[in-house]
Amino acid sequence: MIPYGPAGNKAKSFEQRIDTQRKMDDKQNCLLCSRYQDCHDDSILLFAQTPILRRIVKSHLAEMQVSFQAEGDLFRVESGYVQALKGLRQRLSEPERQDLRVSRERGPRIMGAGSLEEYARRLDTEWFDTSLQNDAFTIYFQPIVDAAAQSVFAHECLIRLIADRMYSGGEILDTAMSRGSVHLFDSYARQLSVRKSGQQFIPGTKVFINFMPSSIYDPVFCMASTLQAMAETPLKPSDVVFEVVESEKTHDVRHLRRICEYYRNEGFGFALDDVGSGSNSLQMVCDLKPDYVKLDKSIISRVSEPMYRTVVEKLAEFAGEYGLHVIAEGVETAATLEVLQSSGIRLMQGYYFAKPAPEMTSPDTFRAASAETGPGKRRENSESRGTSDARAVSA
Ligand SMILES: [Ca+2]
Repeated sequence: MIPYGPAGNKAKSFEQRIDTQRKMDDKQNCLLCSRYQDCHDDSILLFAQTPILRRIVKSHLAEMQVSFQAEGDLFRVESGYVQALKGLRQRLSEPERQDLRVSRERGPRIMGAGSLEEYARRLDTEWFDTSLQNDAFTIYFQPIVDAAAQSVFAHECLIRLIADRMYSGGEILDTAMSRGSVHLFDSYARQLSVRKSGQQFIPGTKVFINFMPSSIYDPVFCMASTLQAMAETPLKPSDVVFEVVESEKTHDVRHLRRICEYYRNEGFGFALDDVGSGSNSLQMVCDLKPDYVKLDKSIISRVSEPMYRTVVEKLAEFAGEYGLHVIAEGVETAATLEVLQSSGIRLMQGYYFAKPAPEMTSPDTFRAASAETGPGKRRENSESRGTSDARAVSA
């Protein structure tokens, strides 16, 4: 059995040991940046702090005929632990599930320590790891159009998973977060975006690739795999715009600025996503001076209201003065398009023009379809409405 500290202070020692291990794992994350390791846990440790919970867990394990070793407040389950966890999840009350801690044991290492409830949720999202191992994710493209010129300006790459059903970008990202895999996944998704957009690239248009600043520790190190993927495609840095998502969660603006400077120096464009949705987005615009400002759909959807319209007009004016480009996201109706155009916005994205689809929209097709049927009729065969892309990222 694994030693877990002196008697009388077991809970603290165990938690401390897990914490130390977690910090070690975090430090090693960057080394996992460009590859996914197929690891299997050897066993799990169940940690029941109270005597009553110990008795309950022990009797359930025995009833389920699960073989285990018990020592003090720890139970180790080796074979069939997934079934054991599922069984315990069903049998224990919610407070008991929260109190029972589960750790994974891999060789000499103990990985993480969460409640049974958290661990069971992990089991529900096993599809994520399997899909990552099998490189099963794909990229959909949504055009960003120049409404004045009736042409396709760029495509945003949006992660998708088509398995037993379609998994949206938001759902995939939430799962990556809940499984503590954002860093690894963001890197994977950037490379996938580069690979897929390289296959379909339309010269003269740009490719927007999302990234989460919190997933990049060191831009030079963490971007190496993205640049390597790019070298195998026709994409040049000037064709690519990196789009910062969830910037409001980045408290370290200096870190974000360092990443953005790195992109600029390498010749990439840089966009700030969801501007207007977070409390400090406007401050971010001034701090970071991105090439593109993507106005959030929560503002765009209300642009027919006088105050929102004024905000958009002033932003367009401000952007023009400082050489930034504004992109209106979530354009869904002809009325919105009209107001935006009269407010001085040219670049737009939304279901009115095209839904995300597996293929890029060719500028010729777009122009012809606009002339014939109006923009909204164009991509009926792609995603259904309601698969919101507000958080569809490389996440
Ligand atoms: Ca985006």
